[in-house]
Amino acid sequence: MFINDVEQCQWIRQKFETPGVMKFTNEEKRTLLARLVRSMRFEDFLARKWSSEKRFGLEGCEVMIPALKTIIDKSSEMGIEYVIMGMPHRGRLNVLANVIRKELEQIFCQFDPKLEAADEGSGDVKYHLGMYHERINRATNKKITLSLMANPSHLEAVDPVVQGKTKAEQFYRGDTAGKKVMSILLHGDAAFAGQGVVYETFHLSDLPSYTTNGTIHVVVNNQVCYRRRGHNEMDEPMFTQPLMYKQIHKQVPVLKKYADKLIADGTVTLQEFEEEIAKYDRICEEAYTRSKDNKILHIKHWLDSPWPGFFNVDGEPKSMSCPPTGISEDLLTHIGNVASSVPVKDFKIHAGLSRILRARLEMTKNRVVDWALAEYMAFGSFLKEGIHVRLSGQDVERGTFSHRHHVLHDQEVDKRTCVPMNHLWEQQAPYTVCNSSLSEYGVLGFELGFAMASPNALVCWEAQFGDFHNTAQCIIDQFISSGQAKWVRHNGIVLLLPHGMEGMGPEHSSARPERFLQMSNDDSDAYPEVGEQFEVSQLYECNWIVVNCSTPANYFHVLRRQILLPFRKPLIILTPKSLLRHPEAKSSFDEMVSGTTFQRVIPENGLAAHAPHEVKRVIFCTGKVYYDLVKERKNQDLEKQVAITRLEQISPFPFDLLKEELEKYPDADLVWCQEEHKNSGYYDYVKPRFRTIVNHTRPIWYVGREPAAAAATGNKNMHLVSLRRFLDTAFNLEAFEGKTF
Ligand SMILES: Cc1ncc(C[n+]2csc(CCOP(=O)(O)OP(=O)(O)O)c2C)c(N)n1
Repeated sequence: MFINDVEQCQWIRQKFETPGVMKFTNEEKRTLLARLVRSMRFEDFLARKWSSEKRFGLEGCEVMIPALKTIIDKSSEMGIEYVIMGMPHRGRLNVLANVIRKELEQIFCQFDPKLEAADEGSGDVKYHLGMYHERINRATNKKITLSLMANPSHLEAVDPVVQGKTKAEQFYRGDTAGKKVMSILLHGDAAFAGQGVVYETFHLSDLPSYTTNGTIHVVVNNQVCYRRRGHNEMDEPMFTQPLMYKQIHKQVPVLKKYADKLIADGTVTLQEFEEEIAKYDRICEEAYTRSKDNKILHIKHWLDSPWPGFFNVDGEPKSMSCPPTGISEDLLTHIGNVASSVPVKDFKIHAGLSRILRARLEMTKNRVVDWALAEYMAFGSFLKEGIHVRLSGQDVERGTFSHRHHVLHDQEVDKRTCVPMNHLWEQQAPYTVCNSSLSEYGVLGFELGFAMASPNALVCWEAQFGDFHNTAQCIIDQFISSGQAKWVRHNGIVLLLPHGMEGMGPEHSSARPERFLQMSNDDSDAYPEVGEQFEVSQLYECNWIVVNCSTPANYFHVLRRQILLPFRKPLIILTPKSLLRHPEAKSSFDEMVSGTTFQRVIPENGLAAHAPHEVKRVIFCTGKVYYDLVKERKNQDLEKQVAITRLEQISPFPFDLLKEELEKYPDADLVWCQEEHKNSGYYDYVKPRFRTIVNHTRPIWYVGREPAAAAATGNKNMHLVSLRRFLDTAFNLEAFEGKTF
């Protein structure tokens, strides 16, 4: 190991290489033996009771349990109050039983195939579930909270999530030096060496808004210890490693070796040792008997991050409603003024930035907002309400498209910065905006973990371009899309994914909305029951929300709704690029003041809406293409014949509002128009749902780009030609005549 820091080298010499450093007192030896007894007999017990069940036992590395317990004892002694852990499957049940001290009967219940799950969701295998436990540390008599994060099979994926949650717990306690909250990550040696996310996580360790001030990493190294039963208990390692496993089978288990040694040197007697074993075996047997009384499995008992007070006593949302998301005019004006100013003295900003701030001031005076100002209004309003806002991602402080500028830089004093959003009110929640390292997998995992700590925070991760989120696909698939179903854990993380076909090439165009939509759990073929609280209850049932807003006001509202909802759901927002500066993409304060709210659908409200029976075609669309369509409709003078309706919330699908819209135009062609290629975008998601609304009686025609392998062309001319082509089809009122659907 090469370390070029002298202080660190000295520390290792002192702690590991000083002669006699491994000498234990008799008391310590007896504790070690007792902990080994638990570690070993727990696995033996499971093996006896469920010999044909996979459990990923710890046999061969039983010392991990005393090692972890020693780390926790020592940490508690040094003032740590909360330890957050992440680990793979090997030995996990043992850690739950003997380190975190989950009730044994709850672990044993998980082996009973007859027990039905009490909670909604699909659940997960027992060696993935999480746990949260407040207990007294026996060595120090101090209170300590231990949390083991739920994780998927994907090795090491939980690493950044643990770090994010640890950072959040430190942040909310004001533990800036990490003296009260810490994390422990356990790794297998192969996964530790091979999985890139390990390094993406390490890379966050020195960044101010991401550091947890050090993590203890424990590598369960098969080169040093061994796996007595191969990969899992159903495995036959002799098939492939006969000679090594002949040696392994000859190994005397560590408990026997250590007990023999302590008996030989008189530290314990054989009788004491046997009594210790009998005592623990009895504990297991009694728990096993109790586990038989359980009639139902509670996944909620395995929650790693409870949110006290947020839900009612049964863990349900306190209501099924959401108040209007608008805010007062005074608040809008105040936030607009601060967003246009430099709230500290003698601070010289760049001339280009002065222009941007002047434009913001002008907008505030005129009671309008663009995209950046709408976002400012949403974030700022939360800070007043005591909601912490955190925005993380590559270049987010400035904004990839240089539109945000949440951190001002003094042009004359190096590294002097100012965050005006933190100068909104004397008493306000903090705003954290932080440029991340160049990682998606690690950073998105981190933010997801951060968002787990508290429901009273808006945690947003922004991709540089939406296209790059796919390097974080594991966090999206394994945690964000399915986390609640597997682990009954809510999470309100917001993904901001710049998206739009603007001729910028195959990797700077598409946030791949089709992938999010394909993983959405709302049923395409069943028209839902539309009750009074349909909007909110539909959100409650879904696994995540996918939106593509066409106005700054709607972006403002959807951010506000995220926190005003009585539960938390991941929110995927396809955000604009060219619309950030589009002269038409502005909203009036009137659309944001108290009483206004998020619009899931923005219906046509022009000439066509006034004489719906004369309308020949209704074009449904989402996002930026709306502006191209409106311009083209005007050019072709078709404002009476063609209605254009915007879908702002794509998933869960606003069946109710679209039904109203469809019924309003009974004689019109129905068209779905998108700028994305046919095999991407939204078409495959919206088509069956539209058909469900009309009971398969009317076709929904496709207008957009042809199917393609790459998300977009890199050739500007090809981009413009294909745009021209589909706009022509969109307004050719004979385009579908005589065609069968
Ligand atoms: C990302 C990922 N790739 C592959 C696997 C399949 N897998 C499960 S355990 C394992 C071996 C892990 O070896 P190591 O990290 O040394 O831990 P051990 O199981 O030996 O304790 C593999 C490849 C996985 N779970 N996750």
